[in-house]
Amino acid sequence: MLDDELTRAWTVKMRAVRLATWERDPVLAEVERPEPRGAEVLLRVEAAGLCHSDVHVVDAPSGTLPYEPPFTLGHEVAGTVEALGPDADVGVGGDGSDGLKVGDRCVVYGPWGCGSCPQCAVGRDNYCDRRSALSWHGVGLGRDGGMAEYVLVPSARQLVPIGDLLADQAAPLSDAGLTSYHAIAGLRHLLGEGTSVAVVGVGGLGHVAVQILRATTPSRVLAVDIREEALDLADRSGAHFATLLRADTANVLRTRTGGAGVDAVLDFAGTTATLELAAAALRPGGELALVGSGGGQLAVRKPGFLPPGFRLSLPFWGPRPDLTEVIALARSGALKVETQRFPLSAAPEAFARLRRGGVRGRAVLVPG
Ligand code: FEH
Ligand code: ZN
Ligand code: ZN
Repeated sequence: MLDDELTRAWTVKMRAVRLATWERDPVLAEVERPEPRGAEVLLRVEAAGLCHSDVHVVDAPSGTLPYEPPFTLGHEVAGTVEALGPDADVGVGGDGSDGLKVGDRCVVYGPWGCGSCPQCAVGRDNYCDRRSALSWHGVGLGRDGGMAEYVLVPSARQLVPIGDLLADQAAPLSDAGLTSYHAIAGLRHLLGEGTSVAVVGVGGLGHVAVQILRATTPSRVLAVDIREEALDLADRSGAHFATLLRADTANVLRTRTGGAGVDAVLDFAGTTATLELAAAALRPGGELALVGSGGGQLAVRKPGFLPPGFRLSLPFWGPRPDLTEVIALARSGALKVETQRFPLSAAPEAFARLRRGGVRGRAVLVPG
């Protein structure tokens, strides 16, 4: 047998959901299973969440993102350590606990930065100083992701232990949970006793945000969505009040706050209608955290119609230390992600459902 035939015979294959070409639906393909080298860690994937951003990536015209297909999608990933590269940092425990070893169950911290700038040095890869120079944004975002049977992680630094947490709970927490947690962290100074916060858009991120707010703040949570079933999800997640988005919703929210308006808004939709709702419902000194990529616009000018003291933030994903806190919250029983499971082979159906708004909570692909 010739060398290359021998190599092929020895190459382990795996299934992966691949973005082969821009603006074409991803396809389930067989690819070579990667082997960890240097500090890399190979994870056997147990669950990979499907995010609206995956749809944005798939639909991106060529040249709009700093990376090129083909690559495997999936930036919300949980699984079990399968193999360690020879230089893998097995002391990841850091607190004297056991370091990383084969068989450990972990979730992947997804926003992979340069690894060496001041932001990455403290685990804020989501705000890497060199982001604009990188040819990737993270796992499944220019680098091979977790919609596959295995995923290669650059180092143990991008892994957070999950103990006995179910993988289809842990995976969505690495993005839907972490993004919500980080957005709330930026508003926490406004969420004390007697305050109220509006959660606009109660989908994959919004329903986790409601639970994080209820678990970590005394603020009254007022949920808004365009779908009745999302209001039920808001109720189940612990919202104090839930209402459909209508022309008078700002007044409805003001009435719920004794006329003052809400102290903060988390907008997980990001449409013009939801941004205008936020501006109309916020009390003076209130703050809007724009999370959703709906592409909406809000006029910011003086004189104008924004409340005095209005502040706006555009949080992105989250820092690695926050993921550790989200996993700890989930392991305490405070968070329950509503998921819809699909086998890896049903990835096209999962994408199609997400596109038409047919997913309740978070869609999760399960390779097994
Ligand atoms: C990922 C990549 C690019 C844009 C947005 C995202 C979010 O899903 C991360 O939370
Ligand atoms: Zn995402
Ligand atoms: Zn960096």
